[in-house]
Amino acid sequence: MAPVKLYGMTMSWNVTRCVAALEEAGVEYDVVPIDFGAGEHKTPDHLARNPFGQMPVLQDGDFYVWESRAICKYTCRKNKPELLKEGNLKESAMVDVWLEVEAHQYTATMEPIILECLIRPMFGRATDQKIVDDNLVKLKKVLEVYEARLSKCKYLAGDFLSLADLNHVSVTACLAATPYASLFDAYPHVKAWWSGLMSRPSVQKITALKKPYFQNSV
Ligand code: GS8
Repeated sequence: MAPVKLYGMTMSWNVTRCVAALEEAGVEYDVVPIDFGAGEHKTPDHLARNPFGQMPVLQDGDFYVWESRAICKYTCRKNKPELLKEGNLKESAMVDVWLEVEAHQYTATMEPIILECLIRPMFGRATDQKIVDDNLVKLKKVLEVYEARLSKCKYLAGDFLSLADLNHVSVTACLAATPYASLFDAYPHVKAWWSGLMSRPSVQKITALKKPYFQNSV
């Protein structure tokens, strides 16, 4: 077994967010499945890894870190700090800006759409179309900002790939399995950015991990 372990189920976009960073940073790791349905995330063993009983958790030797975005930063700091542009005050600030935007604007509006369209139906529950529609309106406004940004630079933080881009991959791969996969068509620069990311082996790995759960995944 590799010294680095990622605990979680790869259906979760929070778990596969970490896969992008681990793959891009060239880390040897194993995914240790946690059975959500059986409540394995609330067992004493998992609560010892993360006292909130959530996944993902990363184990590196005897060190544990949880919260997917903290895991991604730790992974880059340790193995590929150029993905954070640490050492360059302004570039690293731009990476931070777009890491925050991913969490609080992009994923915050995409997540309810994915939950309603993909996750609830898996558990026999109906999609609440009002939640979907409200968040689509919000998401389109967010994507307008992305379109403007990506018409000025190749990647979100500048003309360099960073963790800010990579942290978007997991949730975007899930959106691609919803009926709103063609949403990016109206935003040519966003579409080109996403197509460029999709050619990366790290992104293909995430797509492959999602396939068993989301049949229409990219
Ligand atoms: C969210 C983790 C989370 O909600 C992160 O890691 O980014 N902010 C955290 N994990 C879910 C799995 S589905 O993605 C989870 O563990 N839920 C169980 C629970 O909250 O009890």
